[in-house]
Amino acid sequence: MKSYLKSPLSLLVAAGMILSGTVRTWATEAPREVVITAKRFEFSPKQITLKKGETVTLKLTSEDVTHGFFVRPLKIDTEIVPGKTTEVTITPQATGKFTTICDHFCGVGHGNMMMTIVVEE
Ligand SMILES: [Cu+2]
Repeated sequence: MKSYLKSPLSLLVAAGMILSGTVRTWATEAPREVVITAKRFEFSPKQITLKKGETVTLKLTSEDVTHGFFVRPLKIDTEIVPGKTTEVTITPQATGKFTTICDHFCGVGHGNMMMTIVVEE
């Protein structure tokens, strides 16, 4: 008991460590954001790299018409409507190279509109 009273400083240090640990946990809770822009007939960027197990929020916008954003292996199937930001939050569970296609007809080049999502270990 006496040794506790002798070192209030170590208690402060311990409290500080707990506190900073807590702050670090909060900081990692907000998912990383990846911004993707769609326009006839491409996505920008053409490729993004994610980490397996890391939660990210994709922020999708369109510069012209409504596009689709479909990646079956990542269970993403959404529309990108011009004038608003479509958010998709995912936590990839498998590594690989996944092709994303526009599955909403947007014009003559529609069939070639795609991008790649790489998921690394
Ligand atoms: Cu399209």
